[in-house]
Amino acid sequence: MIRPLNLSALALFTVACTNSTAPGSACTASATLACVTIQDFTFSPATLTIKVGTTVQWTNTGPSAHTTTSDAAAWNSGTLSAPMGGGAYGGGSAGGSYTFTFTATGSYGYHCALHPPSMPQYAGFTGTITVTQ
Ligand SMILES: [Cu+2]
Repeated sequence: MIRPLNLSALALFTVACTNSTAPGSACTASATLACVTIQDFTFSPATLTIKVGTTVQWTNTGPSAHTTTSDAAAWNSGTLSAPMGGGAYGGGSAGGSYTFTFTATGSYGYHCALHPPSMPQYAGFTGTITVTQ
């Protein structure tokens, strides 16, 4: 018997397990580095304004795997694993992280490809990076 819901859950699980990302390093904000955490279906800060040339590091600090995926395909982190050990919120190894350097001004919306805003329960799970001169 085919059970579509179970198959999608399995597919999601497979992606999360096979597309592992190296543990992230701690993010220390500076003039050229901005930090965004991903936890509990929220990007924090959800809106961020930076100068051209700044690198943004997203780090998964929550118990679910996530991605940072540009709405306009400017970047895609792939799956960022949850922290391992020390409980769901870490304390063991760091969660996955991803960096992207913005070299052009503009407004860059993004989302998590595993929990897309097209699904009602994740409608607010989005972020925007505004890049200025
Ligand atoms: Cu997600």
